[in-house]
Amino acid sequence: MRSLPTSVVIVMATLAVGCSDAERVRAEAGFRPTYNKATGKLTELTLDSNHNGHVDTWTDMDGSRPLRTRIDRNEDGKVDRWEYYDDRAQLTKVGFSRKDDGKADAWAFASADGKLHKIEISSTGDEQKIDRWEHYDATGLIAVEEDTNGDGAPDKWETYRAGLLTTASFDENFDGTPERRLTYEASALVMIESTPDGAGGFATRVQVR
Ligand SMILES: [Ca+2]
Ligand SMILES: [Ca+2]
Ligand SMILES: [Ca+2]
Ligand SMILES: [Ca+2]
Repeated sequence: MRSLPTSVVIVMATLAVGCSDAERVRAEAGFRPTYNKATGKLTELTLDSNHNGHVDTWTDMDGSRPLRTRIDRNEDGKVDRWEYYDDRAQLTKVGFSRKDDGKADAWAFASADGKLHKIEISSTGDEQKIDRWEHYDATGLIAVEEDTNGDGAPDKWETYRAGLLTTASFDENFDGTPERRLTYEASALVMIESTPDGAGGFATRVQVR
């Protein structure tokens, strides 16, 4: 995750300066502003980030505050990155399209220190219907939750260590708790647990050799 592009920050800083100065800096950086005709407020900044004559970045603005940026990085006419900002113009969420169909279907969230901590994925490209949640810490992927029957609740849980799957648990009757847990060592299945004991453990354990 990165913070606001430096060019945008520079332009924003110059918005506090005299109007003509701000316009000059924006123009030199390749930005084109759109103002609300009635209020005079800045509503959109467009940018040709690679200076090839085609606009590839659109930022919705509330005056000097950026709200959302849409970016077509490969300039194929389909937006492939969506950036969302909070009140302090900090990047909080980045949407991307795993299918590259111009529609966001995954959203990455940063923690307070700016590091990736979660990706929410919708197999149908609907932000209201997330069916996969990936959790990250400084070591990388640590856990995945999945909603396999589309009821909005996770029913499959995986844990990872150093990039390798360590456990996979399955809620086979979709009541919110797992009936079965598989444990892996070095990617090989070593144990199958079943018969939940009601306290988060399992009464039946089968070692796999
Ligand atoms: Ca361009
Ligand atoms: Ca594109
Ligand atoms: Ca489910
Ligand atoms: Ca269950």
